[in-house]
Amino acid sequence: MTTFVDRVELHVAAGNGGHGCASVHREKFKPLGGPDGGNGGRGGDVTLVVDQSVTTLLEYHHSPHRKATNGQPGAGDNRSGKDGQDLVLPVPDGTVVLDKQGNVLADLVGEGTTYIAGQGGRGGLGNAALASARRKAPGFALLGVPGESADIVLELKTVADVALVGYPSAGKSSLISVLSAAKPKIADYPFTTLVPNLGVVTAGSTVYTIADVPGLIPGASQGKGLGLEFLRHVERCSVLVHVLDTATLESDRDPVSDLDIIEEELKQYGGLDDRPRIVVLNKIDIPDGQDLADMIRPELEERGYQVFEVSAVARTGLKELSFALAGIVAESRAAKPKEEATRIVIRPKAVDDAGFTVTFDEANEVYRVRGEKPERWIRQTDFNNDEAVGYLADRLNRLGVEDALMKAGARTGDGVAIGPEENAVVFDWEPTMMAGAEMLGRRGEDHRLEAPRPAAQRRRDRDAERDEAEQEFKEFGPF
Ligand SMILES: Nc1nc2c(ncn2[C@@H]2O[C@H](COP(=O)(O)OP(=O)(O)OP(=O)(O)O)[C@@H](O)[C@H]2O)c(=O)[nH]1
Ligand SMILES: [Mg+2]
Repeated sequence: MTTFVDRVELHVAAGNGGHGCASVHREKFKPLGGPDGGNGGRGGDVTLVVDQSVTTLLEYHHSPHRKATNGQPGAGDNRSGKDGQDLVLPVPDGTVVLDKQGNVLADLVGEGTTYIAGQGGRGGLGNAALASARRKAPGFALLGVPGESADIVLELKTVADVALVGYPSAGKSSLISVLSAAKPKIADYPFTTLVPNLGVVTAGSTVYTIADVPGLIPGASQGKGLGLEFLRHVERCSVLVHVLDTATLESDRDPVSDLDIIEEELKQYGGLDDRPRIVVLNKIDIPDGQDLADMIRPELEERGYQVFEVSAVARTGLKELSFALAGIVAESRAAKPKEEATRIVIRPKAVDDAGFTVTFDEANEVYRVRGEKPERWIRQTDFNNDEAVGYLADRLNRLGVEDALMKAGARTGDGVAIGPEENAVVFDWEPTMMAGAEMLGRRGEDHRLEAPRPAAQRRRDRDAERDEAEQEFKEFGPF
């Protein structure tokens, strides 16, 4: 028996970026060549991609830890490190991605739909790329950024047009087996079906899918029988089919009260009220079955149900049923907005977040800086290298972090933390330290006291900053 797994926890880790290299070109008789340290390679992404040939999440149940490869470090002589390889994880159509708290991150429907579960870290720039008019021979390189890691939950919600619901042994799986080419397990004991079956039906020019779920019994919404756990597989259907057994031998059951009970359980589950329903009276090959069908048909029709009498065993009434279903499916497809023809790529968060925030974190008595860029820059910085720290200070300053701290009321000696509480770099704020010595004249608490720079110097500074910004632009895109 094949195992069906429709919910797994998955731990993904994207590849780390490779470190940039700090190196100086060496040649005979030219002792002081330029910087020639290459950039580190990008870490590989972890992506989930809908692949219609995959039907369960079983593989991830067996090996829930997945990691993409790291980028290689840069090397001297301007050699860039190789990028890490993306890790592509195929998932079934209808896979829902949730975080551990149960929030839906993405709903993957349609072949090729892609979700980036973990983004690879950027490679660090080598000192060749960091050289600028103002910083001709940097003695440092940027570190590679660690790849994102995430704990996610994958849940499968079968994508089917038609869903069959009913008591155990009503003949749901039998119906799928005669309407489509699917060969589900069929037997005369309750709860034969332990996982949803899916079949493809062709009726005229309409092709649609039909799924059943394990049989429901009274109290299913309280977890009786197999519970309602499997009802999430009918959530996406456009029509619900009540399969009623006209030949049940249990004295306390009849098709109409079976229907009422299943409806009550569906109501408890919720969210399915708007779905059209039809009724299938099955097993009319049995003489008593036909009699019972004749008896209850008027009542069901009075309630507004379209009623079909079939026998999955004698294969009667199937054509009418499959064409009627095709009609409802076609109608509901026409009513839905046209699906995008392009492949959908879902990213967990916006990539070009240019901003940052500064808030005073009272519990920790620090000014906290949050933002994609400052937090990344921190991870790119080799704090053992003063020059690298100076470069970080320049970047933070250019982004406006210094000014914002000042506006927020930070004073020399106050604690500043960059990053989230559990993973921050904390330091005592000292505007002059952060700025690097060369920036000394350009800031202070009172701008009126600032000594004016000669015009030529101002131009040079401006040009240097522009050069550097251009460099980052080339590598990282706009600020
Ligand atoms: N006579 C007769 N027997 C039928 C018919 N359809 C199904 N059966 C029988 O009813 C029993 C149950 O059929 P299944 O298709 O397994 O029922 P199910 O609704 O899928 O049941 P669960 O998976 O347990 O919920 C089997 O022994 C079938 O052969 C029918 O039209 N006529
Ligand atoms: Mg079944």
